[in-house]
Amino acid sequence: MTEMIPPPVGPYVLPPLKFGYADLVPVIDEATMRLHHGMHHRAYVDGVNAALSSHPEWLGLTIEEVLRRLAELPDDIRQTVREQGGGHANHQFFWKILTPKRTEGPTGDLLAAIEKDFGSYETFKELFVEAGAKHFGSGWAFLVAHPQENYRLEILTLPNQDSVLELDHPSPGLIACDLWEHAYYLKYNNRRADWLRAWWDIVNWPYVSERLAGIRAGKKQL
Ligand code: MN3
Repeated sequence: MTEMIPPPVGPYVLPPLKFGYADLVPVIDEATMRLHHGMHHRAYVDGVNAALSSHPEWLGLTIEEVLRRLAELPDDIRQTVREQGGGHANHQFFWKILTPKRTEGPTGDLLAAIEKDFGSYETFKELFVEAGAKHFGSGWAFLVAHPQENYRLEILTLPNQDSVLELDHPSPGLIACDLWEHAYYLKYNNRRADWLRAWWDIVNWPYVSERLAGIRAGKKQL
């Protein structure tokens, strides 16, 4: 499989944040950010690097591409890469869509798409919070676009560190919200719905608009 190898991008690294650990207060407290990025995400990066070290030919691919090709991975590392690599990819995605600068919510084409598929932004938020609150156990809530259905938007939740990039869920993600207790428990305790209702204030909607434009332009790597 050497022919598919672009310049090396691995072993993967913990991506630096574009904001400080305290900058998302009051939505996310500093201690949660410090643990979540510095410890939890780091552990996923270390875990996927360790798993792929026995099959280094895969380290030439981005983590997103590895997850798209999960079924082709050697049997002995597939599940570990699904968990640890999924954890790295989901967190990398999550940090990208957060911002300390409060935005005015979705606008333009993104708002039009949300209104077309959910009726209104308010209804969309209610449905997203409900889906995330009802999801049993750890996992993620996503908003995805289906390119094969005229970019229809859909809210879905996945367990553990499963990624929307995997073959069973091939539609690219616009937003992702972490439903694991480590994402919210220090501040919100067992009130996951409160975390989901609060997190809208830190979503970087201009960047989400860029993601939608990229998906519609056929970009694979967002
Ligand atoms: Mn997490």
